[in-house]
Amino acid sequence: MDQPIYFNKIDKNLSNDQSISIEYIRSLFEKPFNDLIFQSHQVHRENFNPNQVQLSTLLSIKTGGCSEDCAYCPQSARYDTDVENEKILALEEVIHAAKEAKSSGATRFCMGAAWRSPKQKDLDLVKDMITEVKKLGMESCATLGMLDGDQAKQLKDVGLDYYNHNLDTSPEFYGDIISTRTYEDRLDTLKNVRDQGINVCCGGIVGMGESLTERAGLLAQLSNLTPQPESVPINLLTQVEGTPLFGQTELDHFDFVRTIAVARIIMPKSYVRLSAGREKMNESTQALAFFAGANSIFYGDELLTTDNPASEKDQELLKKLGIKTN
Ligand code: SAM
Ligand code: DTB
Ligand code: SF4
Repeated sequence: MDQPIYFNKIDKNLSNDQSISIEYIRSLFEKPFNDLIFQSHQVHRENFNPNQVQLSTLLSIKTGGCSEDCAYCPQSARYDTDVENEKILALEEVIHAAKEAKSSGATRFCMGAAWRSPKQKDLDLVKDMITEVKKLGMESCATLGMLDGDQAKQLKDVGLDYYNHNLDTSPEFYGDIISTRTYEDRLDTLKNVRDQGINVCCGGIVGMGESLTERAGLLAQLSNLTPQPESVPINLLTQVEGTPLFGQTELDHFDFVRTIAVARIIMPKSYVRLSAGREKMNESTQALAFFAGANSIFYGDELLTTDNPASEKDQELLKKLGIKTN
């Protein structure tokens, strides 16, 4: 089922008054692989330099001991994993990490905290961190859990550029993964962030045992956010021992690349980030993901608590592919 008229609407950035259907998204997933990535690459070229990838470095500023029960997450206090409950990092440690990220080539510094939502005293500390990151001339990003309108405003006031808050999966599958906060809670946070004029970074995780319709359902939700998120992280589940999703059947990497391709087609102007899971992917899979439309990665030896490819290895890969960074 092809709906080219639809693309014209999105491509021209006209108002998105018609929603992109799950059936349409499923029909993209069901295309032969070559047809799908050819289409997504064309959309990519029309909207971005296909030889450029944006680099963001992550730092876990508050690790572990989280009250929530996200079934994929090693930082939940409910699961017996190797992750310890640590204190929030000192400002100096954050500045040091941000300087290192900048000198290795990242343009955005993203600070993550294992919170349901930030308390005011913690938010005050994060605001100082954002101020310092901005002073280094880097873009700032934070992912701190749920935010109300006032918290979003405080972050905007110190110059936060991006807020990451993922929908994670489709509304139908969501209850199998998280019980301690609702899908609506997530949509409310995204609205509070958007209302303050902070760029929205919102994506999800694949490979959690979701059906194809549920995978399509996540992408439908993301693409129907108005306006669409500026940045869309697509994470491949990183299975961590002790979490309920450990031992899950692994997603075939071609299906991961298909997810990137579909995201690119239905969100033509968003940065699509090839996020968690790169450590398990070979160079060819990553190259296919870039061809399919991924144009951003997490760059640095660690994500939050799990490994990411070493920066030198990424530099080698990007060089081999003739990809420039920003
Ligand atoms: N605690 C905050 C929250 O949940 O909003 C912010 C940090 S949380 C770790 C940010 C995101 O990381 C999650 O929404 C999820 O999409 C992703 N994530 C966490 N653990 C993951 C895993 N094992 N594999 C892939 N993605 C994961
Ligand atoms: C996102 O979508 N992926 C990043 C970032 N936003 C914060 C986090 C991935 C976490 C992977 C598991 C870990 O390292 O703890
Ligand atoms: Fe906590 Fe975020 Fe992990 Fe959920 S994803 S358990 S909220 S740190």
